Amino acid sequence: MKLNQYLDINPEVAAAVAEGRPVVALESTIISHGMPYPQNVETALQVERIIRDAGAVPATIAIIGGRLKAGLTSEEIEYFGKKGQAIHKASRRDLAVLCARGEDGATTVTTTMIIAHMAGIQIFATGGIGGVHRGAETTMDISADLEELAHTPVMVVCAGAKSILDLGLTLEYLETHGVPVLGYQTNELPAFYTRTSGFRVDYRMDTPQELAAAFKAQNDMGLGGGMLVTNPIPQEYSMDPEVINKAIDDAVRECGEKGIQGKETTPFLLARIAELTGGNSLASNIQLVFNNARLAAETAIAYCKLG
Ligand code: PSU
Ligand code: MN
Repeated sequence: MKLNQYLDINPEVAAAVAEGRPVVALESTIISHGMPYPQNVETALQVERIIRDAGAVPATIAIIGGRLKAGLTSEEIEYFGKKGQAIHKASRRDLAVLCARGEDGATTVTTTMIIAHMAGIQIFATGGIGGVHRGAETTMDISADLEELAHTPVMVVCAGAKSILDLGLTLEYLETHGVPVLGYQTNELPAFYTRTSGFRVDYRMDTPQELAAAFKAQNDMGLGGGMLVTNPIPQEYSMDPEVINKAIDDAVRECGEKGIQGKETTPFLLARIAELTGGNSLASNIQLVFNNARLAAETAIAYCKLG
C-alpha cells in the first residue's frame, strides 16, 4: 500500500488492513462536538470495545498536530473528548490547512471517509450523517457529507437522518449523486431517534452478508462512491416521536433566532435537543451508536470473507 506522507496508521490497524482482516473506522467530531464530556469519551471507548468483541479492529480517526491518524489511543480519545468544541471541526476544506499548520482536527463523516480510504479501511460506523438542512433552498446549507458519499468508496453505517434535516431533500440529493441508501431490516429511512420517518429507502437488506455483497459489487465494478446503511435505533431506546419532534422544532427555531450558521449549526442543535429532552436524546444517541458499531463490525467481517 502506498501511504501518503501525512498519514499515520496505528500498527494494529495497519496489520489488520495488510492481512485483509476486518477494520471499522470511527469519527472524532461525534466525540468533540456531538456529545458532552465525559459521556463522549465513555461512548467512544465503549464503541471500540463493541467492535473488538464482535471480532473486528476499531480505528478512530482524527487529525493530531497536522498528522492524519487512523487509529487513536485511549489517551488521544480522552484528549478530544476533554477539548470538545475547542478542537477544529474538520471538513474536506480544512484538511490541507490543518496539516500544513500542524494543528488538530476532529474529523466529520466527510473527513473520516477520506482518511479511512487513504488507510485502506472500507467500513465506517457513526451515529448520524449531515444532510440537506431544513430551509436549504435559501441557506444552501447542505452537508459536505453527501458529496463525500458520492465520491469516496466507504460504506457508512448510521441510524438514518435526524429531522433537524430535510429528510426528503437529503434522499433526493443522494439519489442525484448515485449513493445507494440501504435500510437494515427495514423499508423505511430511520429518523435517528425514532425507527421510522415516512420516507422509503432504496433497498431493504436483512443480513450483514447482503450488505457486504452489495458493497463488494459496487467496488468490483469500479462504480466509485460510498454506500449509506441506515440502521434503526433498537425499539427499547427509541424516543416518543411527539417529544423528540417538538424538541427538534424548538431547537431549529432557536438556531434561526440566534443567527447560528455554517459548521456551528449541527453541534448547536444536538446540544440544545439534549437539553430540551433532559438528556433523553443523548441516552438514545449513545445506544444507536453502539448498535451501528455492532452492525458495521459484522458487515466488515462478512466483507473480508468475500475476499
Ligand atoms: N449528527 C449527529 N452527531 C454528530 C454529527 C452529525 O447526530 O456528531 C456530526 C458528524 O461528524 C457529521 C457532522 O459529519 O456532524 C455534520 O456536520 P455539518 O452538518 O456541519 O456538515
Ligand atoms: Mn452545513
